[in-house]
Amino acid sequence: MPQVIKDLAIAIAKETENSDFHPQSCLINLYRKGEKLGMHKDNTEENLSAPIISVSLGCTGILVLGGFLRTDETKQYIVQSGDVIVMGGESRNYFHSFKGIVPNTSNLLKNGGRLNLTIRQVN
Ligand code: MD6
Ligand code: FE
Repeated sequence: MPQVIKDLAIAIAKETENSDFHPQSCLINLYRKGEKLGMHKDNTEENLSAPIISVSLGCTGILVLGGFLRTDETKQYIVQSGDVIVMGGESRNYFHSFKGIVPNTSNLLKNGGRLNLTIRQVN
């Protein structure tokens, strides 16, 4: 992972009182028009207490955040380019999904769309 991404994640973690975050992996998802990510929990990491730091780049999109159970009530959040989400504490283990992008809201990416970086401490 490039050092600049590690440094960014560490700085973001510090802002949310997570002063011992060790970035070990960065998953990059690309969404074009109409593409989504289904309801899931990120629970394959060995360490489920470290937060996950997420950075949105490019088109605006809609993130859906639920609770511990798949059937829990959800809330929708508009995420814009440069927005950061920290799933830490209780929310580390909440269900969530990505509903899709709002096309043509950014020209950061050459072919449009949105990139989402999720930076994780694995163990
Ligand atoms: C997305 N985000 O924003 C999907 N997971 O495209 C996630 O699945 C996610 O934003 C864990 C922590 C933060 C996230
Ligand atoms: Fe996730």
